[in-house]
Amino acid sequence: MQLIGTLDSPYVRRVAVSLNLLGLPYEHKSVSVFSAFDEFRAINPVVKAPSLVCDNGTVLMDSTLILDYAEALAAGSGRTLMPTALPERAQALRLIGLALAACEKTVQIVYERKLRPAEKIHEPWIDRVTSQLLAAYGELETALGQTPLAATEESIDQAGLTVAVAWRFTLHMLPNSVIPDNFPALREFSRQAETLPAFQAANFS
Ligand SMILES: N[C@@H](CCC(=O)N[C@@H](CS)C(=O)NCC(=O)O)C(=O)O
Repeated sequence: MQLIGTLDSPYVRRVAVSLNLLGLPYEHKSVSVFSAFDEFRAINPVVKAPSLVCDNGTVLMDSTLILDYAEALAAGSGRTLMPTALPERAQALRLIGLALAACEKTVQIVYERKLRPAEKIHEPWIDRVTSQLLAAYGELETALGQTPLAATEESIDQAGLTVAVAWRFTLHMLPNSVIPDNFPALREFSRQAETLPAFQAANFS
């Protein structure tokens, strides 16, 4: 199967890290939704990253749906990234929701600042979205402070990897919006996660 999209997208990266951890072989095609719009459109007319071209040619999109497929592919392998017990699963889903909200708010700020002409940038909107971004990381910081997340290759789960991917993405794209010192648990967890081979193999600069 082929994973389409650039690794500076947190959605593409969470899929790549997940496939690495699940031991699922794939070819990564680093096609940009911006600079290679037509090439991407030839693969997926909707031009959404990530897209996954399955071995039978079916094209999937949306990282969470792709990960649902990946988990099904890996079923029986002994490795899953989602806890099965209900309380742990609910907690994982909560953290994933917060991390994906942080990704979404980061993307909204980036698009507002980089894609709009300067005279059309709406600062109140950026303020609103920034407050939502900080709220998401605030909730995650509290959660990690209460219950640390596993950060080894064998134990990290979908919540952990999505949190780490989101954190790195936000700091990369918006270095002035989030002050790492205000989020020590997130900073340390992310540092550990980024050293794992599954993350290193899906690195970006
Ligand atoms: N909910 C989606 C979000 C994916 C997404 O928005 N990807 C961005 C790249 S970071 C994209 O495709 N942008 C191009 C566009 O939306 O036109 C997911 O989880 O995959």
